[in-house]
Amino acid sequence: MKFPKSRLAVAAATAVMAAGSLVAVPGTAGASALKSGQTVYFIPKDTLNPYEVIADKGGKMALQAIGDKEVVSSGTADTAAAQIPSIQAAIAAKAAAIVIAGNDPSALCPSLAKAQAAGIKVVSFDSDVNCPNHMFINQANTEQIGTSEVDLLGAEIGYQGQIAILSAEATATNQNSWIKYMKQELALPKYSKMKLVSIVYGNDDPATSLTVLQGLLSAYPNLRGIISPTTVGISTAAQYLDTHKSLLKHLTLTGLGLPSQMKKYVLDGTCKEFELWNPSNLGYLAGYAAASLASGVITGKPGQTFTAGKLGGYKILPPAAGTGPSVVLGPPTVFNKANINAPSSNF
Ligand code: RAM
Repeated sequence: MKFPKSRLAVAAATAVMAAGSLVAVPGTAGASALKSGQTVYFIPKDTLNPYEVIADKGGKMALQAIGDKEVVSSGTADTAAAQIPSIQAAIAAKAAAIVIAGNDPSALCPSLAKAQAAGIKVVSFDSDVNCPNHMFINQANTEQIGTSEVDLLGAEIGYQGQIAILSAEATATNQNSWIKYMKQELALPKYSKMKLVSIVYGNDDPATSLTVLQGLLSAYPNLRGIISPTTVGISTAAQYLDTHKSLLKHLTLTGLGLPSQMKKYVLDGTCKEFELWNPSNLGYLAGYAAASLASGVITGKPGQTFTAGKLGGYKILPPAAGTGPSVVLGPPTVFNKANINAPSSNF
């Protein structure tokens, strides 16, 4: 939850000092200053997805402002197994903190526990892990993402017809939690004429996303709508529909997409609306959270607050809905023809 900026901005502005020393910021735990000269490992779902690259760059911006170093390390496939060597590398490098996007809710816990035993602070972002003693930097309220996706599609297809979900990796914590709320929302009377017929998994790989999409379209020729809660899935589907325009007569696409990837398809009518938060700000907030934990400004307890540079102050929320202590970046933006060219959509 965000805090009013005025009091915090003044405090942060009066305190930046040379690298290798301290950056004073208000926090409600022990230390009142961010240590600089620390190393933070950012372990995204993979190193290829443009969304992850933008998020990691946001993290780098934050850490550079503090005088810390970012190391980005992960695999090219969205699996827990591909992330474990990066956790081991962080331990070997005596990193101060790890910021990880979970490709699986529990498979990473043993490795993260080893990192914590070595004194490394663990923060998850974008996609949570169900491991003890960590803080989750959530891009937006999880339930709100699930329900708003269903309502976006419902409004476009007149709340009736067969629909499907083109998701990411089958073990992805974030997509699976959003899908849980989509199903919950679809159970409401308002959606009684909308039928979820299939969920397919593209593993956040463009080629796999295309293959499962084509399978879906041939299995369900009367499909009216697709929700793709992944920037890789929605951009792959938009690209395909853009060259198969006849499908658009009966099929509507929405989901979570990067404006930079989706602009063309919004402007040519392939996709009317989709939503997202700013992944750079998500990485930036995670960078400050990790540095604040590693500096002792916060310990990760609900109710504590910390300052995240240009984003202002944040408060740690108590565990809820299967997520431990968390910080929420803010509500997502719905993108359409009206705002797709706005400077604020430039990511
Ligand atoms: C993809 C990834 C990421 C998710 C976005 C919406 O880039 O799956 O984890 O948050 O889509």
